[in-house]
Amino acid sequence: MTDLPTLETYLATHPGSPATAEALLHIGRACVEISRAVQLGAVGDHLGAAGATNVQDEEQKKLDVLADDILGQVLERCASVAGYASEEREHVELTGRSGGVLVLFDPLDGSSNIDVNVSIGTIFSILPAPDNGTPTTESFLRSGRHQLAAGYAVYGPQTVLVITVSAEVAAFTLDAEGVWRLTHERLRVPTETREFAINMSNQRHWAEPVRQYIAECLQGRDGSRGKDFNMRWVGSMVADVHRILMRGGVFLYPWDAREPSRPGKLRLLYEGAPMALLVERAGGAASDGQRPLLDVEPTSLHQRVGVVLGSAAEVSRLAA
Ligand code: AHM
Ligand code: MG
Repeated sequence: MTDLPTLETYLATHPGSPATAEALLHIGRACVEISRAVQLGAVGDHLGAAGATNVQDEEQKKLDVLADDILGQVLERCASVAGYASEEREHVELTGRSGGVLVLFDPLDGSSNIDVNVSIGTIFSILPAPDNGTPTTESFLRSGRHQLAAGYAVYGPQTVLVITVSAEVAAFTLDAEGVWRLTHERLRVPTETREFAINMSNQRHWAEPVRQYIAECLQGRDGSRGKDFNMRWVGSMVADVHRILMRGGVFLYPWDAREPSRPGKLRLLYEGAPMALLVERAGGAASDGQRPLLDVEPTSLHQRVGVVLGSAAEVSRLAA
């Protein structure tokens, strides 16, 4: 299938600034390198703990650190990137350039699945850099609506890169030569679904509307929904969102009472917002539980957010 268009050809024929395209090509290259390390696993001595914690007080895995290093090095070399921010770094990094774009990323999403050979991924968001002068941390604090592009790579049975740079969401599969080939030109999330994804072990901590929503799904055809639901929970947001983009469903990581002052577990700028843009562009919906997730105004780099995304009918039912 070597006649399938490459990422390069796709970007050359889809709207988006040259700076955004350049950044996406670099991110694509970094993801190929990360996928090689993921595939090597224990043979490359890539499994296990790194022996450090990140700014979120989470124990870093070796692959979290390696993926973060790879993306950092690749973006430093990308002429259109003025700065970048990572889940694994406390502060933003500036490249010394101005103009172009800013990149935010979760280098290795699904860290708890690394050592057990379950799908993991990389999530990224691209924002405009200020036209003049050096970016500051505030330059990165833009709502999801300002994103120029967003996407993720999922390291699963196949390595797949999903991006949105125009009105469409496209998926590319990594071929044997390490080239991204366009395999899904226009992903669409079905409006209706019978599948939900939530970490059920947190049930006792949920807010009442979430309890009620899931209780109704569980009642299936005997309850008010009048249809049976199925549950899937990978524990890697990339893999759960990928399933939803491919066949529909709803994903929830809502606020819960374990840490009442936090809006949720997932991070707004490099997890919630890019996934929300992909899902909205694919005809689905994304909410923080109260308003469109893309409208949430960030006030800090590692800010958390409640996430409900997927099939539009389910997201609006829960938000209501
Ligand atoms: P990570 O970025 O440190 O891997 O954390 C985010 C992950 C998501 O991929 C996933 O949806 C969630 O954490 C699962 O968390 P938990 O197992 O605590 O419910
Ligand atoms: Mg993550």
